[in-house]
Amino acid sequence: RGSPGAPRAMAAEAASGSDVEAFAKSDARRMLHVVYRVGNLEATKKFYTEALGMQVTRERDIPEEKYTNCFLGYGPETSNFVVELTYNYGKDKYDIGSGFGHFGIAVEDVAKTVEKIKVLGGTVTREPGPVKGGRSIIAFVKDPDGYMFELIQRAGPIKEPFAQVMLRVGDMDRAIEFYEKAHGMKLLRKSDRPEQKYTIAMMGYGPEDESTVLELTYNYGVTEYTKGDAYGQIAIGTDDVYKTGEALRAAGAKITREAGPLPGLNTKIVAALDPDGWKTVFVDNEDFLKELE
Ligand code: GSH
Repeated sequence: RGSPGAPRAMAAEAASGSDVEAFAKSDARRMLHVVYRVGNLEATKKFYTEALGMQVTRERDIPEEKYTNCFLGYGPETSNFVVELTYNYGKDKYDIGSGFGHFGIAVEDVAKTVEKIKVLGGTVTREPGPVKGGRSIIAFVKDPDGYMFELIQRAGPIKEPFAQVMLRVGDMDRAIEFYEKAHGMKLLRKSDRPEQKYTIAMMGYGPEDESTVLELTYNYGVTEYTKGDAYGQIAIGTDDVYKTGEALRAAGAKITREAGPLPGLNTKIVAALDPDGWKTVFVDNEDFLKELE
């Protein structure tokens, strides 16, 4: 740090770095949806609507590209988080990998929900009861492709039942710093469970009981996971994909798609990978609302 003339340049760089970081924190961001692939759209829709109580918000078939998208969640996409299912014509099987964790769904009565899911023929992989090492009542069920859903008991009324997207990371401090800087998220809660040998961190844009959060899990000593080809990415709304792109770059994200409009759709996006290789797509808020019209 010391050749004459350098300080000014470095100060300017630092200022722009902290500027975009400040933008990331003040930007109107919201978790929009999570994108992943399923092998049988009808079976998944049936499970999500009947067993998990979701509603279809949108569906689009793109025959030229040989795929169908179906969006499901617990409220309108203008306010609620949804899943964006992708069905690729003729492909009925995917590898979920070991890195994806689960989708967390808040319900008022886990035992009752599990009973209903059993009656419907759903697969329950973990019976209702207190989480190991904690107090909240949880259960795990599996969807037709093997994606795990954690049912989490919460007192009603539940504003956003779609509570979490859980992803495993290889270095917790690195991941938290990244999601704070690059995504402008807040660390809402961090708990260490030494008995169970894991740490979790809840990261997001609003309180856990009101909005969908990203749950990061670090298992002691595990630094690598497989990603498979099933899980895709989360999408987050932004007022400025270009500034978001700068903030991502400043935070060391690997940009996989430069900021700009998508050909054909005109929706502006920017996409990047986190240090573990998990992808996020930031979508222009106004363009997103136009897509919903
Ligand atoms: N090794 C676990 C993983 O990678 O999924 C660590 C995360 C974990 O255990 N999470 C809790 C859980 O699944 C929920 S916060 N508990 C299982 C249980 O209580 O049966």
